[in-house]
Amino acid sequence: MASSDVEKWYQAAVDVAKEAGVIIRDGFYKAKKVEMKGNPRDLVTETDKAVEDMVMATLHKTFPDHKFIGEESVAAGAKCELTDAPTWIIDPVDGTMNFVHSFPYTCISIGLWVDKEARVAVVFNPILDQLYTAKKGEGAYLNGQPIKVSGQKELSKSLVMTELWCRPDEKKMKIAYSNAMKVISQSHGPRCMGSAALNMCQVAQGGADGYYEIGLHAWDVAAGKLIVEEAGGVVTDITGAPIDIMNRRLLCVSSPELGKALTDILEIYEEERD
Ligand code: 2AM
Ligand code: CA
Ligand code: CA
Ligand code: CA
Repeated sequence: MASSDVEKWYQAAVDVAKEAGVIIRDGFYKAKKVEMKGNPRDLVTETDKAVEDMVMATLHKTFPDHKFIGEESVAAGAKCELTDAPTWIIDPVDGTMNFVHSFPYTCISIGLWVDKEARVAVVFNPILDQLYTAKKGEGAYLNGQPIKVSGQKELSKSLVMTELWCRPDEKKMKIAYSNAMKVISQSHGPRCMGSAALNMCQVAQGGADGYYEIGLHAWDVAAGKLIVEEAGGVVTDITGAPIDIMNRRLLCVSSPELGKALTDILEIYEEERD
């Protein structure tokens, strides 16, 4: 891979994320037009759609041969397929529920994957002006400053992020909450902030030590994976096996030891959520 390619991808990703940031910030301080997707807690706003359209059109103009996976395009019927071809994986607004409530933990997430590996990643929270970036092999950065994971190995000294949402299936809900109870009683405590991409960035910058979730999509983790790994963290399937970002299960930790401590106690169930 020519390094000039990587630079071009990286600059395009940062530029378009900043442009998206203007749209998100603009919408954040106004009344929102909200629609329901799958269920009353699965929302989409005109900002999600406007950002995704703009980001895809802009990147397509610069890279006409590249492929795209975006949350709202997939919702509208586009294929969600990761091949070896260069593929931009985009979550236009991660943390839509936060956005709707004007809770300032929301971002755009953009990852470029080539040969099924992340090469360039950008996660931008335009409300708090936090720009997380990474290029494969070149470290992870927050607003241009290098970041690294805490390196914490012990669950008993860890802050662990997860999301607690209402599952339609009571059995799965019980497993999810019993997992959370185990983590709560064996760690420094849980954090549920409502954006998978920013949760991963929080692990990358050492603010949290781990994050796990079942039911995520490729666009939630495509950028965060590279940012965490370049910050020295470990990203796996929730079983500890290598992650398949299409498989909807995530464990992201500051050290392999903490990963093992979590996989030892987490019970796995089949993902739901759309
Ligand atoms: P979103 O805001 O892009 O939808 C919080 O629990 C995380 O889960 C967020 O990253 C959020 O992404 C995602 N999420 C929210 N509702 C979801 C749903 N119905 N199905 C799958 N993921 C969802
Ligand atoms: Ca969504
Ligand atoms: Ca998302
Ligand atoms: Ca989204």
